[in-house]
Amino acid sequence: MATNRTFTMLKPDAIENGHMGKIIDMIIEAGFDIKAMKYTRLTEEQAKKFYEVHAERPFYGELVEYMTSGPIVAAILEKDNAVADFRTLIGATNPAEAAEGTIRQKYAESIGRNAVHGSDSDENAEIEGNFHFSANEIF
Ligand code: RTP
Ligand code: MG
Repeated sequence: MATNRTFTMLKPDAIENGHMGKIIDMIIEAGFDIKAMKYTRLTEEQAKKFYEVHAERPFYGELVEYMTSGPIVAAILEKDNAVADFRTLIGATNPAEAAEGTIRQKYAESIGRNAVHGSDSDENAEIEGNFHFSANEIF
């Protein structure tokens, strides 16, 4: 059963490059409601845990270093078919392969520094949202 929520992070490169406002605007314009949002910085422990599934991949160390290199914006978003529609909005992991008009095509620097995260399943959306927000921070 598809839920109607997903979880996102605007990654350190997006903040560093001044794209925070434009990306949030694209998300709202695409019909997502913001249920929770915070400006924060991941600790090494949080980044390692968040990307645990990639622990054996060669880019894991670099990924953790990058995700802790500066502040991020974390958010829970709501819309029908949220997980799939959000991944369509952000585009392919590698911005060189991302469709025209997607967030990564417009704002990502590279496959590693790719501006935005989107949950890949309803189950992970729930887990990731709860990882960053407590019940009284979700509206
Ligand atoms: P995300 O989880 O951040 O939304 O990205 P994704 O599903 O599109 O891609 P995934 O395979 O889950 O990879 C997670 C993040 O790891 C970094 N990555 N670097 N250097 C590389 O080859 C490489 N491959 C992946 C990216 O930051 C990617 O978003
Ligand atoms: Mg992923």
